[in-house]
Amino acid sequence: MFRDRMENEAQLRNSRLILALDEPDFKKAFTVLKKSAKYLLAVKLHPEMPAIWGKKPAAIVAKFHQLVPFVILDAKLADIGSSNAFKSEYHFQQGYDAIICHGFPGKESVQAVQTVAQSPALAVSGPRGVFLLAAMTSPGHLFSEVTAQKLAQMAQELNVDGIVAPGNQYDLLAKIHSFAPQIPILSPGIGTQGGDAKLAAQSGTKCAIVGRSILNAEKPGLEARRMCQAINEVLTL
Ligand code: O7M
Repeated sequence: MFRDRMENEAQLRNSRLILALDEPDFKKAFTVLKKSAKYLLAVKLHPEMPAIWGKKPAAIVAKFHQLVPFVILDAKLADIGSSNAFKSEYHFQQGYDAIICHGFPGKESVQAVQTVAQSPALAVSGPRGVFLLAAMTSPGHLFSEVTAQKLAQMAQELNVDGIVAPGNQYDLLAKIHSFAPQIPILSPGIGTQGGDAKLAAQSGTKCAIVGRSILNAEKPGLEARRMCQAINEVLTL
């Protein structure tokens, strides 16, 4: 499955860092990516980024694959199964390795994305992944502990490739981890949103999703290396 492929690559590259490339200026975005690539496991993109850059999604994914093993789409799909299915099919056809979706529309909606991810036509180029979002980093979010627990249990039951959970809320993160101990956690919220890579890793994070603190750093390569090492220190203890 995709998560085994990701774990293998993480060990080979000695990196569990995912760059959130939320930079509208393509020249700047690509420069940061080139400078930080050797410390990255993956790049995470919002679906709008290729259009903002005036590029075709498939061309962007192919270009980024020359620098990093995985390009993850942060689609946050949250629709009924049939709509999630055609949206994810379109996205996977652009070459994305994994898609992030919400679980609150229900199990069937997530399963619809998993079915597409595992379809034989897509699997020719390696297994594709599905990540489920269990709670958010944003202040005032409505993911109560009970809801996050239900979403983590759904993730465990569906055996998704990963859970997205907040790297700036350590108690919630640890709880989510305890309800789905087999599923790797990917955490945004580290850096600019206040989360600390080491504390998040100690609470269950397996991979950090970091945007602005690398994008806006004077030396993005150095900042990526620092983040990468901070997570590795905890996970290789
Ligand atoms: O490091 P930052 O704060 O600049 O960027 C964080 C990225 O993670 C950014 O792309 C957000 O859209 C995303 N994100 C969150 O910040 N909080 C969440 O709860 C969830 C995500 C996310 O990646 O969802 C899949």
